[in-house]
Order: sequence, then C-alpha cells, then structure tokens
Amino acid sequence: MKEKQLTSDFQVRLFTRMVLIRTFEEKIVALCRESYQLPGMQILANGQEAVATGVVSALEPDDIIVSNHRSHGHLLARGADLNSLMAEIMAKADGVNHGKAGTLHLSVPEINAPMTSTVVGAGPPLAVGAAFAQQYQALNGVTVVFFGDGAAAEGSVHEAMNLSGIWKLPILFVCENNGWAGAQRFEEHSAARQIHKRAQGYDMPGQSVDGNDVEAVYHLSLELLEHCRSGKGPAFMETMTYRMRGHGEQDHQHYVNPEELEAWALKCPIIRYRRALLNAGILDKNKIQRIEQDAEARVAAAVAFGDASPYPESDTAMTDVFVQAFNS
Ligand SMILES: Cc1ncc(C[n+]2csc(CCOP(=O)(O)OP(=O)(O)O)c2C)c(N)n1
Ligand SMILES: [Mg+2]
Repeated sequence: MKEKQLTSDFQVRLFTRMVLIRTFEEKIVALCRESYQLPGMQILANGQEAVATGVVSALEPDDIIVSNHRSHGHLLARGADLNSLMAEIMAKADGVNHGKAGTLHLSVPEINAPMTSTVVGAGPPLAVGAAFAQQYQALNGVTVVFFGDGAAAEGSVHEAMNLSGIWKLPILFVCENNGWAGAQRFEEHSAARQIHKRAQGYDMPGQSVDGNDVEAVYHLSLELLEHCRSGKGPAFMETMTYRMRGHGEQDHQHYVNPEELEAWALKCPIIRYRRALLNAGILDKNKIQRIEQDAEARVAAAVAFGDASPYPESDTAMTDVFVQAFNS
C-alpha cells in the first residue's frame, strides 16, 4: 500500500527519479548533437518528468504500464535497467529487446511494461486487453496507459474508453496534455478544451492536475487508482504539462513562441520541486549535488555499456519476433 502522507525519504526519491530521467534524456540530446549514430527518431519528454514520476510512484508491483512514443521517463520511473535501456536506444545486442525495438518500441516485461506503441492512439486499446486479462483472471493489478493530447482525439482512444466503461475494467487513462501534437497546437487539434471532461461520457471519473507538480500528480494518481482497484471501473487523468523540446530531436520548434517556452521553463517540475525541498529543509545544496552527480555517473555508465555492446547478428533477426501459437 502506498502512503498518502509523504515521508521526506519518499520526497527525496521522487526528486531523485526526476533528476535521473532528465539526465538520461539530456544525454540523448548530447549524443544526437554529436551526430552520434542513434538510430530512429529520438522523442524526449523534457519538462514532463513529474507526470511519469508521480503516476508510476503510485503504482503497485502488479500494475501494468502501457506507454507511447515518449516513453523513456515512464520506463525509468518504473525502474527499467539503465544499461539495457540505453543499449536498446542504440539498437545494440545487449539492449532490453536485443536491438530490435530501438527507442520507439521499447518493451520491458520484467517491470510490467510489456509494450510501448509509437502508433498514436494504439496504446489504449491494447491496455484494454491487458486490463481485461487482469479482470478476467481476477488478478490484483490495474493497467495504466499514457497517451498524448493528440492521441486523445483518435477514434481508437474513444473506443477504448467506451469498452472499459462498459466492462468496468481496472484501467487508468493518463493523458499527458503537453500543449502540442507534432507542430499542431492543442487549440488547433482539439474541440474539447478540457479533455478530462470526456470521461463523463464513458461513465468514469475524470480529473485534471498540474502535471508539473510531482506531488499533486502522485496524490491524484493514488485517488484514481484506488477507484480502479476497488472494482468501480476505469478512471481518467489529464495532466497539464508542456513539451519543452521539439517533437523529436530533429525538430527545432521554429513554430513555438519563445515567450511561451520561457514561461513554461519557469514552471520546470524539477526546479520547482528542488526549491520546495530546499525551503522545507529536506534537501540542501550538497545533497542535491550528490543526487545530480550520481545520475550523471549512472547515465555515463549506461552509455559505456551501450557503446561496448555489439550490433545484433543478422541471423537473430527473426528470434523473439513471434509468440508460440496456442496448441502448436
Ligand atoms: C496513427 C499515427 N498517426 C500519426 C503519427 C505521427 N505522429 C507521431 S507522434 C504524433 C503527435 C502525437 O501527439 P500527442 O498524442 O499529443 O503526443 P506527444 O507527441 O505530444 O507526446 C504524430 C502525429 C503516428 N505515429 N501514428
Ligand atoms: Mg501532445
């Protein structure tokens, strides 16, 4: 059971986790800038670390997460091994998927993150399948699915919400409203100004939260997960946040108003939380430095691990691709 009253140890863990995610992804930025051979489009969640950290920290071990193209933070928050994650992003043989997934299709079953899908809106229907299995087999867990504001307009997401509402499935829909879908502003692609209000149409509670406030995200996650766990069916959370970098690392955000970016930079979830923990006397500058240095060291070790790993042999191309069919 997760605590509602946060201990200072837990608060430091929330902070440490966000710093690790930011450091990991900033390393990827640096590798891209050095024209390092990172295959695939690098899609990062700089500025959205509080969503991944707040939601995932409220989960129990049996819970499942289904992620999307902006997945690194979700997986790191869930405890993915840094070395094999970085090696996979480099498409190396020692990667978590032996180099077959790359950055966009990561799957880490050992942390109950069976899949990420870069097909926009494809995660929620698959999460419905996972939640149905949990309900059908009377398992304990809840399935949490992360998707964007753009995905929220896809028919597949509405169908997933409808079906989970009908069947009262244990699923938490987490919409990361980061203001953009590619180069389209939220206001240009969504008729609904408050996406969470759609939840009512599918007979589930829907709430929004400041997605740059890690503790607020954690508390609302606990509340909505409790609803899902108690057999009352699905719930919907809209996290209001901002995509601080381009859609992918090739995108230089020429269409973004710099003043808007500057305003959101002031709301950085890590800077805000660092300030709060300093003011509360929970962290001091030395402790923060140690946390940052530790993250740097772990990420540097992950890059070294990925560098040392070979590319996969061509004769492994078809291994681990198909599941064994029933009765075969
Ligand atoms: C079905 C489909 N259509 C289009 C794309 C191209 N695409 C990838 S991400 C993206 C924007 C998604 O926006 P949003 O759901 O808000 O997520 P964000 O990128 O902001 O995290 C688009 C259009 C895709 N991958 N899949
Ligand atoms: Mg978006």
